[in-house]
Amino acid sequence: MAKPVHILNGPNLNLLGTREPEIYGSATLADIESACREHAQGLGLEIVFRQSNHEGELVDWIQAAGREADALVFNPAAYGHTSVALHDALKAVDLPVVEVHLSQPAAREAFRAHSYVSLAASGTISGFGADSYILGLEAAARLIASRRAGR
Ligand code: CA2
Repeated sequence: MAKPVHILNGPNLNLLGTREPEIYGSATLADIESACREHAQGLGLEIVFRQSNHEGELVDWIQAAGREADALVFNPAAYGHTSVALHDALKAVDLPVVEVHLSQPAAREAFRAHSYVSLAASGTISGFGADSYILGLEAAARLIASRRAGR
């Protein structure tokens, strides 16, 4: 039976649309959730969309995705650059994981160039603003189809 795609969002992404629109765009996280819901419907996918400012809660949600999702689309925000715990949680689940970022971290400060999440993700989409999430859903749909086909 098909399971939903879980879309998880890390710290401070609840502030989207309120500051730094030149970096992150003007869409709020609620706008991004609506766009994801609409696009997922076209792909025949259900989604669960969540945001937390707490590393441990994100670990719990990654573990839940391992049981309850067919794929994970994940914007770890700043924790991507710091969190071995998120890396280990991702390694422990048998799921396609698409890392997404609104901005292009590799083109910003040096501390954003490394991502612990990238080490555990199937792939990363960054730099396309809110469209990174839409492209992330497309990638998740393809990874799910490949798994079903045994590729
Ligand atoms: O580009 C992305 O999606 C990031 O994951 C966003 C993170 C940043 O630490 C990563 O390097 C790249 C920051 C999210 C904070 O978002 C805010 C939005 C509006 C106002 C303040 C913060």
